Amino acid sequence: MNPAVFSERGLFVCFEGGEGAGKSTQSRLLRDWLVERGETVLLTFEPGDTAVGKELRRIVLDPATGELSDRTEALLYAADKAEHVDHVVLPALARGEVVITDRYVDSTLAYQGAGRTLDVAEVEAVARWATADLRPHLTVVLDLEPETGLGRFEERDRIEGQSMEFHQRVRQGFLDLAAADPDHYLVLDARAPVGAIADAIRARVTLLLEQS
Ligand code: Z5A
Repeated sequence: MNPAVFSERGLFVCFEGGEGAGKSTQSRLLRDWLVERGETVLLTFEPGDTAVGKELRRIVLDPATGELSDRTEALLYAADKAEHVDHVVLPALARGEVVITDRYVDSTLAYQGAGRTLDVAEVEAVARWATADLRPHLTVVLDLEPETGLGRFEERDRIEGQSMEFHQRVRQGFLDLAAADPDHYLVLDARAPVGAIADAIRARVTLLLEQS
């Protein structure tokens, strides 16, 4: 496989973590803060932020889909990533924008790899190929015990409806990824107040902006 690609233009920040950890809340707050500072920001998400991705999202998350082969699920998420990177993320980075995405490759390593117990190296090979090996400059992991995160919602989609053991493996999967590459990760306790989490993220992103 080719070496990891860190875009030389723009800034690429990802939010990861389990359900209800506050990714959408924090990605919006970061977007608003960066816009106030005069940055051009694209806030996006996986799965589903392209026309084809919308269809793929429906298939993977609708409980009506029922059982899917684990490899089918991994390939559907990979297809969503390929569309997302080629048509949304890379063009915005090429324009020099800040791209913030709510979930990216680590989600498939955690959910389809650690969660479904597919071979993580095999899932990673597919996901890296799908994303042209584009890596984020920073991944923010919002860490929360699954009982609390799932308790923040009433309805369950196909993935949320998995067992508590599955969600525990997913949580550990994110923590293992962060521990293996601390320079590119920020792990935060998602039980903290929203404002305190936002401040910690801003401090780290400020450093990145100063370096870029
Ligand atoms: N998935 C996968 O398997 N493989 C992949 O490659 C990818 C994804 C990309 C996408 O779901 C699903 O697809 C996901 C992984 C899987 N699993 N599931 N299900 P989604 O996009 O529909 O949802 P999500 O990404 O899991 O996000 P979420 O569940 O909507 O939660 P969130 O964005 O992390 O949290 P939030 O909406 O910002 O906050 C949730 C609630 O908590 C809300 O009421 C907030 O006001 C509250 N909140 C937020 N922060 C706090 C704090 N700090 N304290 C207290 N309350 C808070």
